[in-house]
Amino acid sequence: MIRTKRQWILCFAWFCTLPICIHAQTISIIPAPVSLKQEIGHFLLTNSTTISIPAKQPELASIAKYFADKVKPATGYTLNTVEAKPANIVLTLNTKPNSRLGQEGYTLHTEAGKVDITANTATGIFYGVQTLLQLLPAEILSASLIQDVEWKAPSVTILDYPRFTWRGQMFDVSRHFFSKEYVKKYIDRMASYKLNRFHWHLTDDNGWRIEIKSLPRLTSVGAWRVPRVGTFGSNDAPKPGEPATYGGYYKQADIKEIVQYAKERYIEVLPEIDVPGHSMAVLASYPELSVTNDTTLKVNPGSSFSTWFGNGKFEMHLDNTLDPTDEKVYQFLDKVFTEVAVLFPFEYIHMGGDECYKGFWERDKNVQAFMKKNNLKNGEELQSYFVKRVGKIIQSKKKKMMGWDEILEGGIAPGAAVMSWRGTKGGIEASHLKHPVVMSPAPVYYLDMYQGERSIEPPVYNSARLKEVYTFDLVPAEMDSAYVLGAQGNLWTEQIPTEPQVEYMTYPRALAMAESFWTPEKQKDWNSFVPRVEYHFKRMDIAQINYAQSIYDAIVTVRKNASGKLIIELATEVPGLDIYYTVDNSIPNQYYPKYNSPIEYPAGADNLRVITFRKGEPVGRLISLKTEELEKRVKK
Ligand code: TNX
Repeated sequence: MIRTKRQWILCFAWFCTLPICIHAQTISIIPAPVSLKQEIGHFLLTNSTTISIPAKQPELASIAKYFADKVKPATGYTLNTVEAKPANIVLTLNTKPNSRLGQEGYTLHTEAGKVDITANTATGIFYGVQTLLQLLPAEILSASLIQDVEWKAPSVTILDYPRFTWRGQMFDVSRHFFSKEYVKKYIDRMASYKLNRFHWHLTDDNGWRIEIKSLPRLTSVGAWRVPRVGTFGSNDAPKPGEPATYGGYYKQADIKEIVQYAKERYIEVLPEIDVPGHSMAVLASYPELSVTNDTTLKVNPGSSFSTWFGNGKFEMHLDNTLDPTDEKVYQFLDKVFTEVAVLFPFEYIHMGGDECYKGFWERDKNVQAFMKKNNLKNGEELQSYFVKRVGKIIQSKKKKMMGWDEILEGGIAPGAAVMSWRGTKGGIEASHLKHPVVMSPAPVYYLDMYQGERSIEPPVYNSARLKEVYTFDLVPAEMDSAYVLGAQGNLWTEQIPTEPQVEYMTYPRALAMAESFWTPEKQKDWNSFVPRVEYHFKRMDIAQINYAQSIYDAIVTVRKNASGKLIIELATEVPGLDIYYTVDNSIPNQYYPKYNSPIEYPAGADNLRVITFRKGEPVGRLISLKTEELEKRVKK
């Protein structure tokens, strides 16, 4: 074959790219960096790799140690830190700030024998190190020695910085208690995806979890409830005389240890003390702090004590609310926030403020007199009075107050920041009032929502699939974006009693949020995200994290056609899966009909069964839905 000159040039160009194609390791960084250029070759981590840090920089020394400690179990290497170049991994703080990098950005360059990380701050260096860890093979996360892997990181040039300064995750340790060691694990995993705000929901109706030395009953009584294993919300109430043996709390020394652990990972800890509602654990300990003074109240074990009427309206049958008219309550809160403010160095304290039932207040004569005297027209204004008083207490401890979006009702306290959870409405409103906002709207950023086919996921009231989480626009156009600090995912644990379940609900959705909070919006792409998530599944397998694989399960939608027949549509979040189904009680696999267009569900069939395959192997779980269930799912 005779080639033209142009063809020869093209051929040569193709040949030059060949080594990249043959040798290139796939790069799957989450959150995706702002800019990444892959080059030919790689950096090889060996037993003699050295890390250099600038002299007199203890912060960078601890980052170098963090990296060395991370790679040690899998590689068996003990990396040396030196205070001078030349070294293999060089961490440098810019003497003249690079304006593109801001407070948290970094540059990372890897090549044969050399890794260079630069940043304006230690935080940026830490994120450069996190990216480097993600460039190393998945096996780097193994807790035990791996012999047969070459520890290569592909050659790259990266420049990276975050979209938002607040990239959070909330962990509710009240509904179920989680140990100090597990909280640390949760925090370290946040850091690996460049999340930087750990919101710790420490108090609620089901347990008070933080030692307050001046109020010992909060933990001797408030941290313990009777044990129950059923569906939270429908458990049996405490029986008379039944011992409260389930629960636990963090001693102040534990809190300090966790705050320090988070600090070493550039994570600020936001403590939440949820008042005036959600306070049954307080009232079980100090019943005199409510208007009802109910001395029989117990820490709630997930038994029902309220009725929800939909559209956010509810009624509490037991009083879980502090008395906003009683000075004792403010003295109590002053004691609590005095100790909280000392334990947590972060500038904000979260005072909850959500779902406060006003019925007991409104029915109480003293409260009515108080409202009249203070010209408070309704429960919302009384709540606002309470929140403003709490704001003053928090301010007197030199902290800023944050609360759930209910703190907007009846007038927001000066300087308060709002966490928008009832959708985006509260966030939009707060931004126009020029108050800082963190977006954590339900259901999409609620990590307790189920994430796939309802019949095989935990029993919760709403859903948030990975794709919905990933593609959610967290700064709606109506918002004044200047006031958006950032966003977070909330892990409420009513239906999450164990560590594996924490992981199942958190991952992979935390990865979708991490990318939404860090990566420029216009660079986000679901089709590029899916294969990266799948690569991180492999990393999580090695790290022994129980992530959910719900993205592989089929999505079943049901409608009725004009003649009243059920029409079934099947789909998947992950592109390119094969879906097999049966309507004759058989267990489907690749020998059964493959779905390619909507199915007319035959009259008389008992159930629909569906499973997904990829390349001839099952990847999804079996879904079985009875005819009645299919009927129920028809959208009216
Ligand atoms: C609403 S979000 C709550 C929590 C529940 C959660 C369950 C918020 C401020 N209040 O108390 O745990 O829903 O999804």
